[in-house]
Amino acid sequence: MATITDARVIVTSPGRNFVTLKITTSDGVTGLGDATLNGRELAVAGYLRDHVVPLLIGRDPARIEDTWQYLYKGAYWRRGPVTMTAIAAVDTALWDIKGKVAGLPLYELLGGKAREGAMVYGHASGGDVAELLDDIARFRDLGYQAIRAQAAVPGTPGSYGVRHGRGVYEPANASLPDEQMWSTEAYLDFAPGYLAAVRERFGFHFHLLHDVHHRLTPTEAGRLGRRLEDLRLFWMEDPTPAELQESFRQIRQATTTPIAVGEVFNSIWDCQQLITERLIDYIRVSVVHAGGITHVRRIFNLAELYQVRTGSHGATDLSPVSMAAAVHLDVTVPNFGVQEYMEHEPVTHEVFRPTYELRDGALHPSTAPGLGVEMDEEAAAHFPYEPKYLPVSRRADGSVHDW
Ligand code: KDG
Ligand code: MG
Repeated sequence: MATITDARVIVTSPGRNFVTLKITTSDGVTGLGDATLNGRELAVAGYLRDHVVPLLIGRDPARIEDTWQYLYKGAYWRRGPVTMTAIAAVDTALWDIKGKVAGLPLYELLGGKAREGAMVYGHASGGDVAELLDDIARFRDLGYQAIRAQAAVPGTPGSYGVRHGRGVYEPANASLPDEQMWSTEAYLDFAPGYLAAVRERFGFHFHLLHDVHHRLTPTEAGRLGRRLEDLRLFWMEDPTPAELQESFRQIRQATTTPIAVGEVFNSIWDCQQLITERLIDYIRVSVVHAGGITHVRRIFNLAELYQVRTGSHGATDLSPVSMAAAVHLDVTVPNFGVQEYMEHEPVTHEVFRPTYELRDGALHPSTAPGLGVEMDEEAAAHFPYEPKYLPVSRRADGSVHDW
């Protein structure tokens, strides 16, 4: 039996911060797992180094489910983003190793392809409506079949989801949290108009998505969803914070606009009610933040029973390692909906070399064994960690709003 002989945590910042776990077995096989938790990276790195790596040495790398249960139940303290991101990294690295040992791409181990590629949505944005429309045109030209649209709300600089300049949109933008102003009234006055402008200009032959980023109350969200119904959105994302899962019943009663939730969830218990009462249409959990391939597959399987489809989180804070894992899983599950995809900056690929490919608006996994991602550790060493935080949102009276 092979055993785990080494597990190392690598923190690097090629374009943005990433935490990666690299596990090595006594047979010399290595596996990678993403452990990046935006703005809290070092908490996961410390959790892994101090409390998980010592437990891995000597274990059988083939026993993925047992290791998952051991780390989850054995800690006594369950769930939470730090714990579940750490478990995810171990889980993903062990699936990578299993694939390499078998000589098979991960999707084969997960039951084989149910589709050829995973349709992705891109992030179009603009400082004003004209810029947003130009950006949508760019994504249409690139062959995207699904596009998320966000425009800066007039009078609220730093509006969520808007790219500045030509680079990728990167919300973790400052060494201490940037404080951004938010007005629900201004947003509700403005957003339906620009989403309507997108449909007027480009029609209905592509999927249009919009992220509310937890900013509304259930009452406000119901009203917005109703106003957007004629635009036939693919989804309205995170209309309200989802700790109170039953609040989605009120949104459901108010509107038929489809709802997507879950990028901040880390376990099946965070979405059990949303799924089993069909309070959402898409579940957005990601491999990196919700316990790895083993646990996210369980969530997707539960969702399938309730006709809830998948739409995994895929912002730039998910490294190419977890993006590869997501694509392998996406092509195998029957209830796949869409995959979020924000391209990383070119410098990120000096460290991470994924083999998935974007074609016709879909990501296609390669046939390389395991995840199909290589990591250049020498290159990683040239990009030291830089503290970066997500912004904080404040209302006009100075009180803190949901970001
Ligand atoms: O780290 C936070 C980002 O991943 C998040 O703000 C992105 O809302 C997001 C999205 O839909 O990608
Ligand atoms: Mg979001």
